[in-house]
Amino acid sequence: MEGDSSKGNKGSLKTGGGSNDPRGALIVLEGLDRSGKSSQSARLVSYLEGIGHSAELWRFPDRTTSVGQMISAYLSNESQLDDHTIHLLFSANRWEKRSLMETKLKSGTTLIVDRYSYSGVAFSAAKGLDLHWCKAPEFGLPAPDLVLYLDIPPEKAAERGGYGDERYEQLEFQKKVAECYHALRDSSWKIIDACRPMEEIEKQLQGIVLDNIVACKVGKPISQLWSS
Ligand code: Z5A
Ligand code: MG
Repeated sequence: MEGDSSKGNKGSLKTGGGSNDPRGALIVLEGLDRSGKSSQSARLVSYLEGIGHSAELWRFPDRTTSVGQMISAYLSNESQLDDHTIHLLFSANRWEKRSLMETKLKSGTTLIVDRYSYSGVAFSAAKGLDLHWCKAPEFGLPAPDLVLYLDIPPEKAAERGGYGDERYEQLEFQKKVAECYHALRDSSWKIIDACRPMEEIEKQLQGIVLDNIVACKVGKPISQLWSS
């Protein structure tokens, strides 16, 4: 099943590497906590490498940077920050990786990204921040070629592996996050039924991702998020 809107997320187009070299695809996995993003991202990268594609696993937040360490302290309740401030830090954490992201894509490496700007907007908007305000700092980041949304009812996700101690891992909050994700769907999204067995989902994702990688290789330019 595809995303339910025909409205694209892409702004003004920007060329690929400035050469005719095939580029990699920017593929993002999104979904509620415990929907299986990290499991499926890792499996996808292993699969792609196994069949000879250049692919890397990325995740946001990237907790290895100094901004990422501030985010990590916040998520584990070791520090308190204003909602707007933490929102901008999450966004800064993506911007600090933008240049490397583009370099990798232009050199032909496909990036499988575990959470991206959609998490940023959905989680902050679920706290009550204005959706348009939340989107603004993301304008101009590379737009994903494909968003795989792992769709699962919040109650079902909560049964998996148990929520941990991080601050957003609460059922009522996750329900609000699901509504905000819904408002962000566009034509780059594929909605994946994440209630099925892991192996079944894995197979489905492999087919979708391979098609997308081929489309990027034949000249689809890299575009920018939400700039229109
Ligand atoms: N956040 C934000 O606010 N703003 C931002 O800009 C960004 C993030 C980028 C940290 O995320 C928090 O930051 C997150 C959003 C917020 N909120 N919270 N809480 P994180 O990515 O570090 O969170 P995580 O620790 O990786 O957990 P996760 O993402 O919630 O889980 P997941 O990756 O989707 O699921 P999983 O780890 O692959 O699987 C979870 C369990 O379910 C595990 O036991 C699996 O074996 C099991 N599982 C997975 N798939 C299945 C299937 N199909 N069947 C049965 N069991 C399954
Ligand atoms: Mg995860």
